Amino acid sequence: MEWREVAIISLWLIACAYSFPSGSDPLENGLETEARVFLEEYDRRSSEKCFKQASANWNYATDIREETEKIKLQESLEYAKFQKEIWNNITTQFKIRDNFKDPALVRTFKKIAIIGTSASALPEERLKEFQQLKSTMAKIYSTTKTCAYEDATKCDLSLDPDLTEIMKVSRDEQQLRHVWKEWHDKVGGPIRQYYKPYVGFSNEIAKSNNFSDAGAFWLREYESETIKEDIEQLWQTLKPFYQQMHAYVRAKLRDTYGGQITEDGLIPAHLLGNMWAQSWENIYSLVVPFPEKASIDVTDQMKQQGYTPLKMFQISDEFFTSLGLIPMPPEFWKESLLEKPKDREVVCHASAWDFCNRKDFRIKQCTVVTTEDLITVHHEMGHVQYYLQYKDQPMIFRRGANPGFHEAVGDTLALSVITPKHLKEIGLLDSSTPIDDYETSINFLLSMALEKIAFLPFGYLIDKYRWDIFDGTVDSVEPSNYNAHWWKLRREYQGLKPPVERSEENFDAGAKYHVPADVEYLRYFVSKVIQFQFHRSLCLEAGQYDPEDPRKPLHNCDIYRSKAAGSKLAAGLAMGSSRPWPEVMKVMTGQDKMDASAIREYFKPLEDWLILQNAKLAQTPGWQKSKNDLESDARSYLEQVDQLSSQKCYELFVAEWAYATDINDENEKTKLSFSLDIAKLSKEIWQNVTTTFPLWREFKDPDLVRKFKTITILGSAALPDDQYKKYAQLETDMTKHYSTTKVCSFKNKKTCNLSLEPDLIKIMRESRDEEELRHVWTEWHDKSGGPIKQTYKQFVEISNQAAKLNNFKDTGALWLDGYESETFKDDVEELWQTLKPLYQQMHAYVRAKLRNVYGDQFSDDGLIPAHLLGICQY
Ligand code: BJ2
Ligand code: ZN
Repeated sequence: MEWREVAIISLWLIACAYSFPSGSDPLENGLETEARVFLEEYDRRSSEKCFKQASANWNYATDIREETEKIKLQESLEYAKFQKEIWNNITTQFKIRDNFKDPALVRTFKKIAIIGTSASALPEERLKEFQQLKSTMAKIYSTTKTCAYEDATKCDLSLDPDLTEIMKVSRDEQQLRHVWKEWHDKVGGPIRQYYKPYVGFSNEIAKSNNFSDAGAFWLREYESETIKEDIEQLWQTLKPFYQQMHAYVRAKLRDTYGGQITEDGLIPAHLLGNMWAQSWENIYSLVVPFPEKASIDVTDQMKQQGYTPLKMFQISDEFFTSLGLIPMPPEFWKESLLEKPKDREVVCHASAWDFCNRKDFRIKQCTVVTTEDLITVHHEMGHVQYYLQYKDQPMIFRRGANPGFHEAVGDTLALSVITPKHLKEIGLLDSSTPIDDYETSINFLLSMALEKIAFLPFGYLIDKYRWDIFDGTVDSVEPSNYNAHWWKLRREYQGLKPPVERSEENFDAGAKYHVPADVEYLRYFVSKVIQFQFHRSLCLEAGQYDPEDPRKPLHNCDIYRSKAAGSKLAAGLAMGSSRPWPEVMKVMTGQDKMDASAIREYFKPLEDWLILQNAKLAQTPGWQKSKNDLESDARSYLEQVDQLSSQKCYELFVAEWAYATDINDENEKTKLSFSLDIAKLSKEIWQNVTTTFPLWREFKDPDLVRKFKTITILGSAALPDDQYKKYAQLETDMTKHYSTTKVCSFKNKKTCNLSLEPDLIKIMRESRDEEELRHVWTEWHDKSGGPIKQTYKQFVEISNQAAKLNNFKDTGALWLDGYESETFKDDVEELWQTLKPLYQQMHAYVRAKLRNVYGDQFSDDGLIPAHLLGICQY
């Protein structure tokens, strides 16, 4: 072809591609017109640069050598330089880009500006360092070899296919443990040293884009303020189902691995058929509900029928085109790498590639003939289908509506492909196999749940872990606990524990591809949820599912050959990221939110079956928390309690103050109601503590134990509500009586309004008239003490009852507990014995002196009459 022709065709392609026709709106401001011209140029140049970079990456990933690595790094720097240049242009030329009238323009510039800033955040030297660091981590992951279990000198085993195969088929616990340890030690360990600097660089880039850290930077792609909360909520909805699965699988694994499944309820991470225990379909044969019924593991059939990797891709392509979707172009078939080459190192982890030139799309996969890989083939083909659908969007919108959308395309189709109905149709399941009965459905749904439901907590925790690292949560403790934090989340979310002891020498997260490869992972969680929303919508479209018809359940739907379903899907995919994802989802499903109802509906029969089955097997879903986790939960619980009870305590004191400074019925009522409130709250706290933290006495942190001890001694609040009310009333009655008792005067018997304070105290202090003193003393004691004797008796009874509820023998013992000493009573006695002689000397001296004043009041017994000592109370 002549160069002129090429140029014309390219121009024509570009003209078709843009959704930004220039200068058509006469009202458009000059800057917008300029912006459109700029974008056309940007699109052309960025496609070119991107193509060059993708090619260099491809050449490296399909042939790992120093030479290819060098070129790859060079190209990525070139690309960064270009982005920097664009970014500089934008910031000088289009400062006021937010004022553009056309929202598509604003959206485009917003996206370009972010990409540009990442590149310009770091000076070239540091950018080089960052790229090299990432390359080193990825290389360790892709080229590490491990030693065999049966022969320690045979050290050439790769993850793909060797270790993956052993994890899948071996049922020898020792061998699995060995393989698991080899991989995690030999990959995670060496990567650890690079991870901290990687985090530093990533955060620096994020910050220069005005994001708080790299985690927030990743989340920007979801274009939602509430994405974290939404994800958490989805997980909370699905967690009970996961826990039912976990309990069932655990019980079944006990049959095979016995003692490996211990009382704590956790499953050791090496027994689930997959290196990362991320999906569990490979242990299907160990957990199959109805072994005599059909299963969808068609690996053997595929092998028998002489399937090759190429055939698997052709099968997938045929499914896509049956829906009227775009066939893989010739370049795809020519250039893709579908099998592991024998003569060189490659990055075996499967991936799909868009070379940015609208015609070159490839897959690289070390495909093995298994059902699992057949699903992965569809997964990767889904990516390429998306690339093909949006290829005519401007470069900047050639992305998924959000990252989860990209992951969901192939999986959505695979939901149809894997149905027993479809497998029959393509001859992978014998046509005479009955598939419509309940047991076969449960078998099928369980195998699907082993893939999809088991994955959910894993899909969530990988980024939860990295968010915690990026935002400094993990680094805030020294020495750094990267690995401990990983296992904390693995335990909390997946209910797993490591098969061998781990330490901070290890970096087990680093043994999962996406961590060293710097790929965000939340996308896969999102995908697992939304693919069922897509499936439901496409199945309705295809007439293969009817919510009202039990003969057409969602899990049996196969959209094969439905052009209607295909065009509904294509309409959404073709939009790329040109619109916010809720709009795209609306096109594809009629919904504009992520929602777990479709995945729940799909699995409903299995969820019901599992609940029943676990009940029959006496399996309680869930697992023990670790002491550390419990302690940190306890700490945050105490913080909450502290806040709440300070508030309540304040309110009570205000009411008590009001009453003490103005004794009236109203104030009394308010005070009593607050004290009842606080008693209820204390009881509630106590109940929470005993159910949630029954082992608080064993906590390592002594401060925590002390706090729990304090809040679990309830005192009178331990009484049942009505008893407590009575107790509080008795106490109020007594103190009120004490504070309001009046007595009659000695000198003027008719005046009966003398209060303890100040009248009686004054007389007791100042009077030397024995009769007056005797009168006042008697009056006070008779009138204040006498009438409350009965009340006090009741009070003693009820307060002893409270003490007993707190496990003390009586109120005295409860009071003494406050001194936190076993020997307190004896110690006080001893103090008293030491001081007693001094007291007695004082007593004798005072007695002698008083005898001079009140002579006739003293008899030979040596006692001093109590009313002569200047005070009233004693
Ligand atoms: C096997 C699959 C990824 C994928 C690869 C590697 C990382 C990104 C791509 C992107 C696609 C795109 C994978 C499958 C489900 C769970 C997860 C896992 N490989 N990637 N270029 N999976 O998503 O296909 O191909 O355009 O975004 O990692 O943990 O195995
Ligand atoms: Zn993917």
